[in-house]
Amino acid sequence: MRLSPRHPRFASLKVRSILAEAHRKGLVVPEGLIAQGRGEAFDYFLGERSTPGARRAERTAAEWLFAARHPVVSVNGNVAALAATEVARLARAVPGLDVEVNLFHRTGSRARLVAETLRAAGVRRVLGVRPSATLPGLTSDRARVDRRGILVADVCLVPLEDGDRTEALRALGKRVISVDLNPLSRTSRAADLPIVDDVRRAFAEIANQAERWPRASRIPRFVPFDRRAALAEALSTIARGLKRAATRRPIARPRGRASPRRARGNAGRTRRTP
Ligand code: PTJ
Repeated sequence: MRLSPRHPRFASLKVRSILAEAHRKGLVVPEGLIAQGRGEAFDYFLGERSTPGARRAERTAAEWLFAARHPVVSVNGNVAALAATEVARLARAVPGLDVEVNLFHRTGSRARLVAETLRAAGVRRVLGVRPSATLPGLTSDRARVDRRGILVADVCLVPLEDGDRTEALRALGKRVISVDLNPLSRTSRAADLPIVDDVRRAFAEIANQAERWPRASRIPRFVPFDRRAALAEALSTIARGLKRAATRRPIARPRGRASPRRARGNAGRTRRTP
């Protein structure tokens, strides 16, 4: 299908077509398409742009990655399909940042496909294709990690994560930075640094921030982050947007169509909007 850039929902349609294509290739699972739908709904409420709160969180995330002893970014099918280029930028900008494949719906071939996608985007070393350790306290395949990566990381950046693993990572004493458009999700509520933003925008901004520091530099300590305030701010943005929308007029009927057309041969019934 050809998408016209003049379509009012072009950006969203483009993302959908990238994910649909990635699904046909086996990179993204059907559940990933559903997850995107949920994310899109929250993005719609948030105004489809990074809020000032999200930008602050992204700046702090970059600082935490520079303060970490061993930072790791966890990549699933959706993240590889949508943000492989941004992950590669981040891996180039942050010293010692490891990139690890971690899948909820794990198969060997999907793990390899995620790794291939990351390498094609410029990531040099991809961990997690053959997991070598298991995180305690988890029943899903997300527990299967690389002993050189997530297992020994002190900071984990986990986009589109599930709440269970966020909690399990924190229970192991790791700092968790999440990226999730849903400020109500268990992941957002459990993370030390919840970023409520779209994964592509979030990674691009973290990479922008990280690229401002010389590669060899380290930040001596973790700057504090008020996660409760960050989530409250995201929810207030949504609430304000909905309030404004409630007072907005509905879209006017195009001129010259004072009343709904009658469908031929269907006297008395109005035509349904497709
Ligand atoms: O590739 P796999 O096998 O690891 O599976 C990946 C999915 C995404 C299917 C898996 O992790 C999953 O089921 O995730 P959940 O539990 O549906 O959670 C995904 C969260 O990410 C939801 O809270 C969504 O609101 C959010 N989300 C979806 N799309 C985006 C997003 N957040 C940021 N940017 C997005 N584009």
